[in-house]
Amino acid sequence: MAFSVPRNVPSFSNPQRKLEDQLWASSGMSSRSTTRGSALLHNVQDRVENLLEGGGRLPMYKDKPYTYAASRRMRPLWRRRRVMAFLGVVLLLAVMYYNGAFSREREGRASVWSWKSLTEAPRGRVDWEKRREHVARAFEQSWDAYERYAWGYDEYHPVSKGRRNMAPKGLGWIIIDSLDTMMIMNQTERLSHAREWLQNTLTWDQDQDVNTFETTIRMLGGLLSAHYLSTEFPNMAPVAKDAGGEDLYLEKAKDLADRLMVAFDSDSGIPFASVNLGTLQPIPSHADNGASSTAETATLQLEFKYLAKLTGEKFYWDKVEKVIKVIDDNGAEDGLVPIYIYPDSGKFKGRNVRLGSRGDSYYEYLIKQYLQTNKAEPIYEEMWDQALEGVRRHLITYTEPSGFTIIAERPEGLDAPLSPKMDHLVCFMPGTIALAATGGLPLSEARKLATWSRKDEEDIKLAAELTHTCWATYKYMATGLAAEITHFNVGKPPLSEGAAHPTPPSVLSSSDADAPWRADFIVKPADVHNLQRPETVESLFYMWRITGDVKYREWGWEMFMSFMEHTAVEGGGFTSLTNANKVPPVTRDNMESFWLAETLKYFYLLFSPDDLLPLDKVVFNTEAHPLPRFEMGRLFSTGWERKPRDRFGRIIKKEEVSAEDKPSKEGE
Ligand code: DMJ
Repeated sequence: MAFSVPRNVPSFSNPQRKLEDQLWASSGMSSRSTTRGSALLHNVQDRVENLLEGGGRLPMYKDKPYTYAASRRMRPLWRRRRVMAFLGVVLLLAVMYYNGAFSREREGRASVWSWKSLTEAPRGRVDWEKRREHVARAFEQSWDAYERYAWGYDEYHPVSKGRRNMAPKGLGWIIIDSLDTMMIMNQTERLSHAREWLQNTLTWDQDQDVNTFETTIRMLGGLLSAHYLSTEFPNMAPVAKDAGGEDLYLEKAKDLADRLMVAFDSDSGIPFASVNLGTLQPIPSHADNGASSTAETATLQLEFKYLAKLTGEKFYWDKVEKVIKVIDDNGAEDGLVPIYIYPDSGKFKGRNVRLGSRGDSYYEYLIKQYLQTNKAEPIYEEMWDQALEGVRRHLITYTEPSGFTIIAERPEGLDAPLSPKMDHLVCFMPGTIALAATGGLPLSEARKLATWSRKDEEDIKLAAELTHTCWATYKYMATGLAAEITHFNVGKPPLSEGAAHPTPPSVLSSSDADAPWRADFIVKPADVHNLQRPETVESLFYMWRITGDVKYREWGWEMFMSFMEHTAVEGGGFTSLTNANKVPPVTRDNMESFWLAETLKYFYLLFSPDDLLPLDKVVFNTEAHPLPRFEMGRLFSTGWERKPRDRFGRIIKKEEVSAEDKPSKEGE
């Protein structure tokens, strides 16, 4: 716990931040205002009770019209004064309520902020500060509805106002995933309530199977990020630490991590898909012959490594580091890994390669591990570079007739036909490519570095093209909200990366039904759902920070307004959609926890000043939880080396090592 991370994240001296703090202070939304508000309420109630005969309870408003009219004629003046005084107090209370004096009552404040107001853009010249305030309002609407109808439950269904737990006592799925977003948005009062829940209700000691990956990225990542922000930036949504103590988040994180560790108890070290938190049993996947998803096994590293750094417990580090060694020892061709891997043998299952579900964050965590330790583990940069090269060689192609750049799939292996489709999930990739190219620096600064290369420049170009495609998948849909999966028209055979192709139009509109660019896209009826996913706005955020091109903010604003217009539920927050290609859309009646953890956070950061969580100082885990970069120190090491491999990335057998860069026979 002695570890201290660099104090280099949000700039509290930033004028916009000051403005925001004043705004929050004046709105009474602080923990102190709660106390002040309640004291005021009690004083007023005391005075009212003294005014009433017998000091009884306040009469209900609906009782008044009858009694008031009669009493006015019959009662003496002194009694009418009391009535007048009472009405005055009621009026005062109402005004105070709307002005936010009683902050606990304000938890359910849909009456103050209506989602309808969020469909109206702030008027006048573009003011990003106002736009980001709009995002904060959307967060409040979502959170307040959850708090009102499903507090403490793991699922919230905004249309039916239903709720459900994923474990007997709940896992805090929504609350924990939202902690750092509330800190970043300065939601002090809401955060206090969440913290109370963690302190008083949350327990991991439950006989419940949970998915290793999901629980790590959302719960462990959420708690560690909350620990990081609350300890290093105590002015960020400051809440009283007396209940639960300063290490509440870290203690809950460590307890959870210790339970998740059993996932690594396989013969190979590849984690099992699930664990039982109470009985501490590892559980292989019930499907896929017991194989785990490759991405799921390789997307635990940022969280466990940061926990190792915080606690000084080396075994967290070593367990997750070993996973990558076992994966890499398979010698995947061109660094592109099949999407399943067996925990017992450590060998891949099948040949399906894609950057969508089950493949995606394997690649994301390669480059982010390299950045997390301030570039002290070059093995991960090498693996990332190799994989990106593989993506260019095997997966990038262009659509017809307009020439959008896409990352396709190879379901039967790299030498079998390409499948021209992209999960929404793939849209994390453009932002991650840009992040890898500059290391998080703005492009203008990165270009001045001696290490800047033509390849970096090409990577930025590829990132820009892919971001444009991801944005187009939103514009293609009737609601302006992307489908879960988009298919594309490509040539026969599909063009290779770098081949001549048309430039797609830069201006795209959701309402331009006959535009020629639409012919490039196909959305199948089974894929028209929109799950409030974050990947495209995530990439817009990285692209804005890195390139400074304001078009990324503008696209983000259009997307945000589409969410406001088509996913709002009166009084219920925001829902995912079953059909986003229809206006009005068909609702799905579910709010994903990543709506609060990721999608709204990335919108908020996209419209924020660049020094709020600078990209060269933090790494966001795959659930958008910011963690610090840090020095590895002497306690931790990579501890393994890549096996020698040929130019296709395949392992060279011992006897072949001396033959320099000689491709193996099977690679010819
Ligand atoms: C999130 O849980 C994470 O972003 C994960 O990496 C992918 N799926 C969802 C969001 O789409």
